[in-house]
Amino acid sequence: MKKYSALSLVRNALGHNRHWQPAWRKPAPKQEYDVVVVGGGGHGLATAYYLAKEHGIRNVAVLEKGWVGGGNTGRNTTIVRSNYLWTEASLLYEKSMQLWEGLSQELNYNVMFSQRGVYNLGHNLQDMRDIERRVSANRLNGIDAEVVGPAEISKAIPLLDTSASARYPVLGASLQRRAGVARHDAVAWGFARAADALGVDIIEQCEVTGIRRNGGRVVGVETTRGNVVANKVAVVVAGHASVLAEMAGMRLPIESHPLQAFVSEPLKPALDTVVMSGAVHGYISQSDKGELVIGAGIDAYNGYGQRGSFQTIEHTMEAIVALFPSFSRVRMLRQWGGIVDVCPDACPIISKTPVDGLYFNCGWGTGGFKATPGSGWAFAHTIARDQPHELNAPFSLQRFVSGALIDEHGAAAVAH
Ligand code: FAD
Ligand code: PYC
Repeated sequence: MKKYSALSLVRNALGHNRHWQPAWRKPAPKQEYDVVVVGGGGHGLATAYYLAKEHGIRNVAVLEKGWVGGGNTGRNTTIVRSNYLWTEASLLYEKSMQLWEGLSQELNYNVMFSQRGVYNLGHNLQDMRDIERRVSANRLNGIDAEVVGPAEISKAIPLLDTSASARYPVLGASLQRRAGVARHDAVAWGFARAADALGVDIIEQCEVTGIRRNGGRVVGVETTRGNVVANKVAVVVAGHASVLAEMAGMRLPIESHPLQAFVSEPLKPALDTVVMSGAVHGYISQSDKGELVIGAGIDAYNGYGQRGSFQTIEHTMEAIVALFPSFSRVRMLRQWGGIVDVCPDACPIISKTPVDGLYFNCGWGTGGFKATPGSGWAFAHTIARDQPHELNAPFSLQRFVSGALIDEHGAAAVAH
């Protein structure tokens, strides 16, 4: 993989970037692949990378209807943490956290993973009971977590209103110090470049319009750039999983909702950690460029528009200003929405399906960015071995038949 010298970085910074090499090839689709991955978000690209790297399966295509990272990967607020309640979920997210901790080195690409800590605020007695329960559960699973009180919170986050008269009094918080944020695009680009270097074909502007079956077995896909034969098809299309499932004659227990985010004008450093509050439906961090990055709870209706309603914008801004009164005069620059696929238990599906050779990875709802490397790693194992890894076995479609749901609505920490 090419390394850049300090001199070449200075030259590029001065505008001589016309000689930049493309980070991945732009191949036309071949007629046949061992594995076709549908969806060029972080999860799809990570899946392709680990298929090639860990399992030696390199005759792989990633088919993306738009551009790499243009879905939820490039639209999210990038919070990475592993403080989930139940053992099944915490172990999966913790695997991902461990991969994040070495990801820039692994990909030789700076994904700007910044472990600046995440506070989940508690505003009433029941919040604090839930926080204490979750912190204890995390520690039993070897995951760093602590309960902190208002004095410590006020010292760490001076602009947060911790006064007794606050609209949402802060009684305490959970703190995961290893948690933080990463640069969303870089994650997609890093996985894309590394997968390409291992021989994976990344094909943008190629929409999958049909899934071809021969009886109970998948045999390929139909696309806007022709039909492609495949021994295995792995679908990772956050927001559109139900659409792809229908193409294969299946129904998934998923609802699709808009989820919005916002950035402000850039400010001088004001917030060096991440603050979330499930009760007020808001979360906030400050990007390295200085913008406040703010997220909401889901818009309650179902839909595929990447927008969202004014009502949610108003509610989120109200909540953030109640928590941080001094941000009331900050101007917001941009707003956008992504589409999140939510399962009834707020946990993902990483699974084989009743169709041989067809696999689905979806249902991450509002919280899949943090799982990007772990999800790709576990999904690649599932596809390569045609059986789940023990980390993702609890997240099969079968749980909706057996009833073994894993309720993570509390730890999801964003209303859905
Ligand atoms: P995507 O990045 O959406 O990739 C799926 C790709 O599939 C898309 O590029 C799409 O174009 C493509 N596709 C769809 N249909 C087809 C087709 N027919 N053919 C070919 N390609 C197709 N998670 C966190 O952990 N922390 C957060 O702070 C956080 N904040 C969020 C804030 C917002 C506003 C949103 C919307 C989401 C947030 N999430 C967060 C959730 C997170 O973004 C997602 O769970 C995660 O990025 C999903 O990654 P993905 O690769 O599966 O999906
Ligand atoms: O899952 O941590 C999360 C999250 C934060 C914002 C949206 N999702």
